[in-house]
This record gives sequence, structure tokens and C-alpha cells, in this order.
Amino acid sequence: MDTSPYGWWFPPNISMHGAGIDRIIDVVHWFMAVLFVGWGIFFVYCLIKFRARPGHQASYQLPKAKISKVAEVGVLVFEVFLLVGLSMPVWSKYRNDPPKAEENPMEIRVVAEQFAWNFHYPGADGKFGRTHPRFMAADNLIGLDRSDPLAADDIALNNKFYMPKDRPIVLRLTSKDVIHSIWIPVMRVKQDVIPGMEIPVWFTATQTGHYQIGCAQLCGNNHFTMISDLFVQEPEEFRQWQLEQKSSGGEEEEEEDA
Ligand SMILES: [Cu+2]
Repeated sequence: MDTSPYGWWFPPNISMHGAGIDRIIDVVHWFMAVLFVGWGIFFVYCLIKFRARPGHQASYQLPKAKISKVAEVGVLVFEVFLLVGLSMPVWSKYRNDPPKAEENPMEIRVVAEQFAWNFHYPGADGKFGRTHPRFMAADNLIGLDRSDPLAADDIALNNKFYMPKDRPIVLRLTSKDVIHSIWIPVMRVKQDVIPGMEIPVWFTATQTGHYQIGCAQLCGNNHFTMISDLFVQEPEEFRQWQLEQKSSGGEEEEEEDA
């Protein structure tokens, strides 16, 4: 039986950049827990200390307590640290520079639709065949132009994504219809997918396994079914898989003999 990598806590992080994001989430949650418990104790203290009782009158003057100023400035300083010291460095490190050519990134186009993820691999020549919406059909979900020689070895997958570990992956995201959002929890990746735009997102896997890709943007009635399998493989295994792929984009897909 397949043991699920998902439990009650975070899914495992199998991306190169994910540890920084997880650290920020941890820090924010601990900070919120301290604030929540601290305020709770303060409220209970006030309820008892300032309860209505004979011989005591409410005061409508602001107390000249220094502690509240210190607390407010403390929270402000911490929030600036959170933003400038933690979030911005992690985010800019991850998002400013796409993988360099010498890192040998692999580019894959992602075409989202209600309610599926289509993946377009360039095939052995490393070049994408031309696509256009007018070629879209039930057997050509990415709208590949089959008269284009570059399209002959292209691979198109529906709701299945195969990738090697230890190699930067660049997804080029677009959508046929409405706004979707590609969500790969184990990669700590979530990016809106907008029709009419091509948005890149990149990540590198550090572990193999079978995981899930979901849609994080409510995109219609069957949004919840917009789930794709993610297979992270050893580089050698992935090469083997690539070789076994018959071009599914360039030509009519043939039925395998049973
Ligand atoms: Cu969606």
C-alpha cells in the first residue's frame, strides 16, 4: 500500500528553497502563540483586577503605563524584523534569479483548465512545438500544431507530472479559461495561473516520491477535483521514462496492445 506523505502537520519539504519558508512560518506561529497566550493572560488579569465591587469606581482616564508603549514598540520592531530580516531575504533569494543555464534547468509548459493540469514537455530536441488555441481538441488538450516539425517529439500529459530530482525545474504557467493557482505543497510552491499570461515558477526537488499537485484558486464547481499526480524520480529513472514516452503531443496517441 502507498503510504501517504501527508499527515496532520506540514507535508514534507522536498525542495531546495523550502526550509527558509518553513522557518518563517514557524517563527510567525510561535510569535502568534506568544501574543495569543500573553493577551489571554492579560484579559483574565483585567477581569479579576478591575471587576465591579463595592467601593471601586471606574476610571475613564488613560493610565500612564509605560508597559503598553514598550509592548507596542516591541511588536512593531519584531514585525519589521519579520518582513525585512526574514521574509524579504528568503523571497528575493528564491524569486529574483531564475536558474542559470549552467544549472541545466528543465522547462515545462503548464496549461491549466477547468479542471485539470496539462503538462507540455519539449521532447528530445529540447524545443517546444508551436501551440495555438484553434488546435485544441479532446485528443490535443494543449493545442499543439502537429504540422510543426518541432512538435513531433513533444510529450503532453494530463494530470500527471514526472520530473527528476536534483535538477532545477522551470514551469511556464498559463491557463485556457479562468484563474487557477498551481499548488505543490511538498515543493512549497503556490503560484497564480492567469489566462493570457505566461508566468514562470521554479524549484528543485531533493527527494524522490509520489506526491500531489492541487489548485489553490477556487476556479469553479469541480475545483476540488483539479488534482494531479507528481512523480519525482531519480535522474536515471526519469531519463528512462522519457525514452519510453511515445510522443503524445505530436501525433495521434496509439492504443497500447493489452
Ligand atoms: Cu483551478
